[in-house]
Amino acid sequence: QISEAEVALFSVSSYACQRRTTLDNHNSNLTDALSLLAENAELNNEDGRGVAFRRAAALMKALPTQVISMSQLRGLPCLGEHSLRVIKDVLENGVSSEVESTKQSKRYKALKILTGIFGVGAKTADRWIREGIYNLEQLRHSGQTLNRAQKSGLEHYDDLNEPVTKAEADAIGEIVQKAVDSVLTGSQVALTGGFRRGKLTGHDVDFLITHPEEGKEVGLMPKVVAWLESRGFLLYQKTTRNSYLESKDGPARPASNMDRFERCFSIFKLTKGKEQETASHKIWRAVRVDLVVSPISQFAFAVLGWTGSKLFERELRRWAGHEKNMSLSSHALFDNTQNKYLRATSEEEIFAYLGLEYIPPSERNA
Ligand code: DCP
Ligand code: MG
Repeated sequence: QISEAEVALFSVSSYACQRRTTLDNHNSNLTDALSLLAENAELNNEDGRGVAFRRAAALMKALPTQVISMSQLRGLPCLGEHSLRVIKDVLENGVSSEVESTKQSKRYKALKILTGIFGVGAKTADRWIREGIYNLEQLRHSGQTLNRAQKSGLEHYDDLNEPVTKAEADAIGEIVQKAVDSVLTGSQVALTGGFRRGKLTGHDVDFLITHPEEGKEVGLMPKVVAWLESRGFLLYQKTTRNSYLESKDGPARPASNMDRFERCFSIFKLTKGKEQETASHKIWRAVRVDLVVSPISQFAFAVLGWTGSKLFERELRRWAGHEKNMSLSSHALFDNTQNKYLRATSEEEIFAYLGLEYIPPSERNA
């Protein structure tokens, strides 16, 4: 037993955007358990519960040492009754019984497999399960109509469920840079998402494209996509137009947290290096790539919004709204008190407007 005097109590902010969360996690036994329950809640469309588990997991990720006793958690924010019960179970028994039974459940397994298909979300998976479809084999023989994304997702299922490495992300980055240079000189490409936070693998590769002259970026995406397509780099792509209008979408928050940039959801055909060639002798693999085009005037907000983590972004917006009476999106920052937009050309300026200490990407891994 550890006496109370021996355990150090932690003190951390309740907002993830006020914490420095690096990739080195001293409590992965606890965060894995909480993250799995968060994922399960999200897969069941229980968003409130999902966020509660995500926030609890993120708090544990930010602790400077390994937690060994419940008494260390006294006074910490973000830990609800349910999360505390899970943590207690893991600390006392090595595993959480709830996590174990979730992992074993037929429904969780089916939701994981089916949403592992690109283009399939929780709602579609739930409908299929209710029709008795639990795996890919049953789906293939079900006669269900799949859309173009889902067909592609099913075709490249194994590749797309294989983590993307940083080396692969960089190789794709070179291709994208070449495409962008060829269609509009002076354009810039930035790697965002998890790789910008220093992650070594990801489920996809996220890029943000802009041009230093405002307006030059208009119409860029179709040209980039055409360049990539003509050279055989794309297995699938769907481009959506930019639908952001400051006058219309500005201060009034969009219904979802989805931004309105011109965006291309794609599946790249990436030729493997000699070392990565497998026994199957397949010389390429499929990789999910997101391309987003931003006007330079919104670029700092877009970079901030696309660097993540998802929880860090959610917390930034919560902080902005609740503590500063401001509305933050990947397009802009609006001050509701002064009734005006706050312009920025760097992430540092945006943190400053929000009254937050600057947190670099590598410490946004909440
Ligand atoms: N994002 C966003 N709006 C969307 C999609 C994503 O603002 N419609 C943001 C939040 C994410 C980041 O962009 O942090 C990248 O999204 P990903 O889902 O690719 O997340 P990560 O890159 O962080 O994780 P992974 O390594 O799994 O790709
Ligand atoms: Mg990503």
